Amino acid sequence: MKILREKSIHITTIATIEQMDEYFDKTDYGVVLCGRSNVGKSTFINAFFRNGLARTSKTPGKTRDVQVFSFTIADRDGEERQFTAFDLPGFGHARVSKQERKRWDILIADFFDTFHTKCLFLHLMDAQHPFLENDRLFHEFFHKFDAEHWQIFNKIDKLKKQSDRAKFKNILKSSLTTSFAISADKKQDLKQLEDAFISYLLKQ
Ligand SMILES: Nc1nc2c(ncn2[C@@H]2O[C@H](COP(=O)(O)OP(=O)(O)OP(=O)(O)O)[C@@H](O)[C@H]2O)c(=O)[nH]1
Ligand SMILES: [Mg+2]
Repeated sequence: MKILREKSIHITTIATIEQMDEYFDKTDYGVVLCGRSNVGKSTFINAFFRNGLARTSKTPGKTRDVQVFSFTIADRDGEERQFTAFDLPGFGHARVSKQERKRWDILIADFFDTFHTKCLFLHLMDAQHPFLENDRLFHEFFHKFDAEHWQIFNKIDKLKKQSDRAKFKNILKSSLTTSFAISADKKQDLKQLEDAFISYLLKQ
């Protein structure tokens, strides 16, 4: 079972609820990268699906609409199946105008409303600062829509101090949700997560 990276492509950009409705019927099953701005959602797309596919940036707020990608998985018999990956804009980022922020927040709320039955939600957090205010907003969505969601703690390469790593291990241990700790940028510890979501997707 593996992702055929050469077959990953950018499909479209969704900026309005009408475009979302239109896309719904075309979608088989998908994974959604969600979480605060700058936690590494677009870097995750590049690490798992194909380098250079999504635009990343040091400046938070890079992904402004919902970016839609298609990726292909070959199962054990070599049969190929296509899935969708959605890269959401970061929730509630402060450095954009109030109006733009409102548009994003509505877009994300609409996204959950439309796609919650068809997606595995990967909630990315920065391992250095997990469970911040906006992460709670995502939790509200997961519970409201009863959406399948896993927690992904990214940037573990930045946990350099032993005390930080120990604190983080405790957070992971006490988590009640399926959780993974990775570094998307340094491509660290990706395999276990990749195997898990491939298996999950092939069952859908
Ligand atoms: N050290 C480290 N840096 C990372 C990691 N993942 C992403 N980054 C960096 O974090 C910054 C933000 O990454 P993006 O992938 O653009 O973040 P995003 O969540 O898509 O951000 P928005 O589009 O603004 O919501 C970039 O400078 C990345 O290189 C990681 O695992 N380790
Ligand atoms: Mg992004």
